[in-house]
Amino acid sequence: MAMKVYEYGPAMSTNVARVLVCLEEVGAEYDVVPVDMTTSEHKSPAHVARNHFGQVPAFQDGDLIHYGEIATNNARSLLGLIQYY
Ligand SMILES: N[C@@H](CCC(=O)N[C@@H](CS)C(=O)NCC(=O)O)C(=O)O
Repeated sequence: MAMKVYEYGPAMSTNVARVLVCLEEVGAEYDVVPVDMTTSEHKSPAHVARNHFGQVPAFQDGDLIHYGEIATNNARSLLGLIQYY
C-alpha cells in the first residue's frame, strides 16, 4: 500500500519545495496541506504542534511528523527519505 505523506506548508516556499521535489522523485503518494502564512497560521497552536519552530515545512508519514533543519534541509536526510520509499 502506498504511503500517504502530508506536506504542510505553501508550495511556493523553497523549503517546502525541496521536500516536494524529493517526494516527486520517489513517486510517493502525498497530499499538500496548505498553511496560510499571511494569517500567521504557521504560528497557530495546531501548526506549532507539528513544527515546534512554528515554521514550514512539516511532513507527516502516519503518526510520524518530520520538521526542522535535519529532516528537510539536509541532503543526507532527504536521501534517507528517498531510500526509505
Ligand atoms: N531550515 C528550516 C527552514 C524553514 C524556514 O525557514 N521556513 C520558513 C518559510 S520558507 C518559515 O517558516 N518562515 C517563518 C518563520 O520563521 O516564522 C527547515 O528546512 O525546516
